[in-house]
Amino acid sequence: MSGNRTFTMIKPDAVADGYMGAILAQIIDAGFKVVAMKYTKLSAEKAGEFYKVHSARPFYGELVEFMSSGPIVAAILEKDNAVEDFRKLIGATNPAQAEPGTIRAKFARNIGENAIHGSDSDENATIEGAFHFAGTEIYG
Ligand code: DAT
Ligand code: MG
Repeated sequence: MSGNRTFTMIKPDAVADGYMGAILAQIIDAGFKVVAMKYTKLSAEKAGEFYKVHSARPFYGELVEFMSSGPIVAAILEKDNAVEDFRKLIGATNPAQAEPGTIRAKFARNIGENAIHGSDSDENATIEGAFHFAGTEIYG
């Protein structure tokens, strides 16, 4: 059975571009409940650790620099079928290929600065949520 939690970050581009409120509204309107949330900034070290699965990719250095370039909103979200439904809501990695109306289609700058993160599996949702939040910061 699919899980009911996913993890997200509103990335530095979308925060800097003033889309934090619009993105949170779209997430909540789509039926996701916020069970944990913080406004924070990743160090380069933390960003590198979060994305270490991509450390061999040519864009890794750029990705780490970008993700530590400014504040983000990190959150754990709850909904039936959360991981899959949230990936649908955010759209394809490259906003040029994202379905119209998706968060990336509306708010992302480009494939590297693409407005929002969404976990790709239940297992990673758990790992990523625990990376950012202590159990006492989650109000399920
Ligand atoms: P997603 O965020 O859709 O799960 P991913 O896990 O493949 O995509 O990659 C993580 C992030 O790395 C992605 O959100 C933006 C960046 N990225 C991915 N592919 C890229 C590329 N070809 N050029 C630049 N940045 C890229
Ligand atoms: Mg991914």
